[in-house]
Amino acid sequence: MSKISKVRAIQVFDSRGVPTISCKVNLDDGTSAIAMVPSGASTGSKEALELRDGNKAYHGKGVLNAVSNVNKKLSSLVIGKDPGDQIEIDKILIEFDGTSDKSAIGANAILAVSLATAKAASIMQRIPLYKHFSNIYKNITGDSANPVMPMPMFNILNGGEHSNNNIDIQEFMIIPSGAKTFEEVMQWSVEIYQNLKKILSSNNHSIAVGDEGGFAPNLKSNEEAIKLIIEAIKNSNLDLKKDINIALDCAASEFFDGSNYFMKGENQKLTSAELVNYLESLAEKYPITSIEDGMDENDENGWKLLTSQLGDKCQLVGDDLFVTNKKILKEGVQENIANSILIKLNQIGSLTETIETIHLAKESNYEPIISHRSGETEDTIIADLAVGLGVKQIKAGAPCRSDRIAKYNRLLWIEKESSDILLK
Ligand code: 2PG
Ligand code: MG
Repeated sequence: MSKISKVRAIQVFDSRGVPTISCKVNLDDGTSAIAMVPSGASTGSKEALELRDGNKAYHGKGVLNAVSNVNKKLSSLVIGKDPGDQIEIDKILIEFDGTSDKSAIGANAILAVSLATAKAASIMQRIPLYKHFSNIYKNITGDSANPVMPMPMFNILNGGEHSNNNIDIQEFMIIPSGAKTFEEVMQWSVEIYQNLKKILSSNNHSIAVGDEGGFAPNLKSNEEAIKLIIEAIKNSNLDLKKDINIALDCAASEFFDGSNYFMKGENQKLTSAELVNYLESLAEKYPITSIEDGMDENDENGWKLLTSQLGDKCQLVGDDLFVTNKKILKEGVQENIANSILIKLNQIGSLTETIETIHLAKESNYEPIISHRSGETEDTIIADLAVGLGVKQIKAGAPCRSDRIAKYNRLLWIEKESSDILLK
């Protein structure tokens, strides 16, 4: 069995041109692997800490302290260890940090080592990364993961913190629910995306894109965004509901002032109950099957109301609400709020903890959804993660821009090479 022989991190850049950490793990059999950590813009307040330098360089966003923590502190802890024993590696890293939010060493530093180790172990065993993830899932939970091709939610129109337009809802997504294969998923989504571009252009709207590759025009309202998307679906000769459904990520914490939700774009100030009614009316009028962060992360009563009014007809996803944290998810399940959880590796900061949260979600009948961050890299690890852990949905942005497309291209390869792994 090969051992870890070297661990080295450097500072690289994400899709927004912001510094992030990249880590390379070498094994004594000559194999090596690199992983990169993504970064969010609309972050939940209880996420694990992303260590930033806070000095003059890069507007305070450098990650040289996190890099140094890997090179000077974490590397010596894992050198000589078995890269295949992910539980042991993560345990060493987490215990060395010793804090509940990884603020001593930085969640970005810990995650970089955790992920690069998993990649190196899959290369060492000459198995695809998703297979290695299935094995780790079994080791951690005792359950089989049942690999699947995940159904994506493509974010084709961006608002909120991911653009500088006047749309308050952060993400307008399409779900090609009627597609039979991942190849068909891609064809439908790309055609809708290109048709949306034509429609925007012919209406003299901007076709510039936001952080996740979706278009970011100024529009009169959230509803106008949905109508334009529906027009693009129809122009693609696809059926609403049967072929394509719509998903929203409101990222409502971004427009909550502590007591009201203020949608600047349409000059509306709403109470929690009014926002729930507004979302319900959108879901009744349009084929919206999934709503993420419909309420602020601390608006517990709002979440309860949303869940009781919409929970039996709509997937209600907690992102900022649960921050991929097992403890917080457990409380949410007890309180019966939301019915689904967004999974982001860097919200919690290690592979083992991410898998534990996914397992708890599955056991609690909460649908897990693997997600990218708005600041991404060319790393495609989340594609293998969704497949290997049997997570049926993935959110990786628009079918545009290499930081987003890289994940979908990886899924296309997995589908072609593993005929037994089927969509959903
Ligand atoms: C979200 C994510 C990803 P960010 O809110 O779901 O789409 O955005 O990475 O900015 O938190
Ligand atoms: Mg979100």
